[in-house]
Amino acid sequence: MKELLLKSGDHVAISFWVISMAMVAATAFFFLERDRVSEKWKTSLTIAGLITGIAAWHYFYMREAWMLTGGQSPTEIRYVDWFITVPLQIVEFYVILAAVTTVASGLFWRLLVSSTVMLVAGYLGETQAMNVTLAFVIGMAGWLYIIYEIFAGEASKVNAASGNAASQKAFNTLRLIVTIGWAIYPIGYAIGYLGSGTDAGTMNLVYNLADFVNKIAFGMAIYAAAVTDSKK
Ligand SMILES: *C/C=C(C)/C=C/C=C(C)/C=C/C1=C(C)CCCC1(C)C
Repeated sequence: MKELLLKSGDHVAISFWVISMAMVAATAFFFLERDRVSEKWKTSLTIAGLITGIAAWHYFYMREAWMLTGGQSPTEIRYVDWFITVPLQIVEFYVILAAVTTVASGLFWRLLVSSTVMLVAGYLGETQAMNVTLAFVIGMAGWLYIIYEIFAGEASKVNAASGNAASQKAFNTLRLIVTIGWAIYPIGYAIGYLGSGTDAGTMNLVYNLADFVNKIAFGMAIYAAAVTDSKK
């Protein structure tokens, strides 16, 4: 039966509900806590709140779509969300570095372009507009480039030279999020499309978990660094 009422045992639906509310709470938290941090960190918290706020809104739609279609992936809504929130995360990287040091804008554009390549490939693969394996390979290449950039490229050098401990702590946490946190997404994609037969339920559960980690924990990492730095 396709209806909006939550039934026991429907774990994927439950995860859509839980994450919707977690995103709302996180959004309120980041905006309210903005008062507690010094001037240069306020923009970072604003962006963190925008990311969870935009996600909350999309989660309401995804939750409804999942329930009313009786368990079909809300692929379009998910990618609309990612196409807005992933660039915002890249902006966040840049803002954190720019708060304490000078960064060339080329870095920002390289990260933006590579993350866009990653998402466009994923979208084309998930909507069957491109071969799912080829799309996966292109998406992985975009993501690996970002990892290279923040571990060995200019972003890492700028961060090492900045001399601001709180910002370096935030940068290192963000690095972990982009490496380990973001790794959950290709795992979801692989479960959804690369195995024998597609598993929309597990894939959405994994994507939902990934969004929880990467949008809320991501904001909390910035918040922790901002509070520590503001106490000085
Ligand atoms: C808030 C949403 C976030 C941080 C979304 C991130 C999404 C990814 C890191 C997606 C990565 C993918 C690959 C690395 C390869 C296969 C296709 C994707 C798009 C699932």
